[in-house]
Amino acid sequence: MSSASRRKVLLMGKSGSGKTSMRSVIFSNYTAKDTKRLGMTIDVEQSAVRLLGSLVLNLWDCGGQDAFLDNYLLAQRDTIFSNVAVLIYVFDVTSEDWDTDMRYFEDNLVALRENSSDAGVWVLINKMDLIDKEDPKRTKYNERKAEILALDERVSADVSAAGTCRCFPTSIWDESLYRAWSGVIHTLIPNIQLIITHLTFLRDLCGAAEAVVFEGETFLTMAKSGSPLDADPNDYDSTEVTRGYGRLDRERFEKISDIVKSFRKTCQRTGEQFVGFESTFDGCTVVLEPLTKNTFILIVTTDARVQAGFIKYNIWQSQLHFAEFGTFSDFTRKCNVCRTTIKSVPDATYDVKTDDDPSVRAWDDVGIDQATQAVERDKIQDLG
Ligand SMILES: Nc1nc2c(ncn2[C@@H]2O[C@H](COP(=O)(O)OP(=O)(O)OP(=O)(O)O)[C@@H](O)[C@H]2O)c(=O)[nH]1
Ligand SMILES: [Mg+2]
Repeated sequence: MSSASRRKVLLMGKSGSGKTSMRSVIFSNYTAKDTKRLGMTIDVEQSAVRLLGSLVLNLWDCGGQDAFLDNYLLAQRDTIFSNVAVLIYVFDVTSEDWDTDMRYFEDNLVALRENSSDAGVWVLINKMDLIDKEDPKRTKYNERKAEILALDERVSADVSAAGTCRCFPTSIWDESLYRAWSGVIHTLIPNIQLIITHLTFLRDLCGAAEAVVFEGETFLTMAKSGSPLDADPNDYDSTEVTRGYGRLDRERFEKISDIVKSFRKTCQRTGEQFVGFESTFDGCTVVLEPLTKNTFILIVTTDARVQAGFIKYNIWQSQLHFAEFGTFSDFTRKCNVCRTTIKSVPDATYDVKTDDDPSVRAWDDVGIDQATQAVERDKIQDLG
C-alpha cells in the first residue's frame, strides 16, 4: 500500500500576474470578479488540496514582489525549490517589461532544475482576455511561447531527465483556466494510465461515446476514456473515430464543469443537496454520478437504446474498484482489466486471492465475453 502522496506544486511569477486569482477561482469557488478584491501575497501562502484518495496537492503560492523573488532565489533557495512535482509559472501577457520577466523566469528555472530536475513546468501566459481583441491571431502569445520553450531547452539541455515544459494561454474570465489546470492535475495522478484503461473499458461496456472523470470539488477534468485529454484527431481510438468524435466541442469539459458548478451553487442556495444528474434528449443520454469520494463520472451515449439505468448499474459495479486507485498500488478487487494490464504499470500489483475462483465475479464480468458482445451489438445495429 502506498502512503499518502503529497505533491508540492509551486505557483510563481511576477506580482499581479494572477497567481492567487487562479488559485481562488479553481479551489475556493471565487468568481473572476471576486479576485479584484485580492491583495498581494506576502511571502509564501501554503494550502493543501485533497484530490483523489490519498493524493494531496501542496500548493505554494509565492508572492511575486521583487523582494520576495530575490529571497526565494537566495536565502530560501533549497526550501522553495526542493521536492517540487510541478512548477506553475504565471506571466502577465500585457507586461511592459518582458525582458525582466524572462530573466526572473530563467533564474527560477535554473534553481528548479538544480533542486528538482524532473519537475514538470507549466507556463501560463495569463490575462489573454485583455489582448484578444487587438491580437485575434495570438501572434504575441505564440512569440512568447516560442521564447519560453527555447529558454527551457537551453536551461535544461544538460539536465538528465528534465521534466517537460509546456505553455498555455489563460484567462480567469474563461474556460482556458480550467483546461490548463486540468492538464496539471492529470499529470500528477498516480495510476493515471490504469484509470484511462478502465474508463475506456467502461465506455465500451456501456456502448457509450465517452466516459470522463471530474474532481469532485473543483470539477477539473482528471481523465477521459480513449485518446489523451489534449489529443489531436490522429490520436483518436477506433470508437472515437466511428462515433464522430472530431465533431464534438473541444471545450466541452470546461463548459460542463462550469454548468455543474453553477448548478451546485443553486442547489446550495435552495438548501438541496447535489448528488448528480441524468438527462435524455435527441437520442442522447448523459449520466453524471459520484464515482469515488472525491470524483464524479460523466458517461455520454448517443445510442438511443442505451438507457440511463443501465449506465448507472455499470458505474455502481465499478465504484469500489475505482476507489482503490486513489489509495492503493496493490489492487485487491477482482478485475479482468487489471489482470491483463497491471503488468505494464510500475509499482502496482494485482493480488486477488479469488482470481482463479469462477464463482467469484469480477466487477467487469459480463454474461458474454467482450468480442462476442461486440459482434452481437453489430448484428443488432445491422438489423436497424
Ligand atoms: N483581466 C484579467 N485580470 C486578471 C486575470 N488574472 C488575474 N487578474 C487580475 O489581476 C490582479 C492581480 O491578481 P493576483 O492574483 O492578486 O496576482 P498575484 O500574481 O497573486 O500577485 P502577488 O500576490 O503580488 O504575487 C487582480 O486584480 C485580478 O483580478 C486575468 O486572466 N484577466
Ligand atoms: Mg498573490
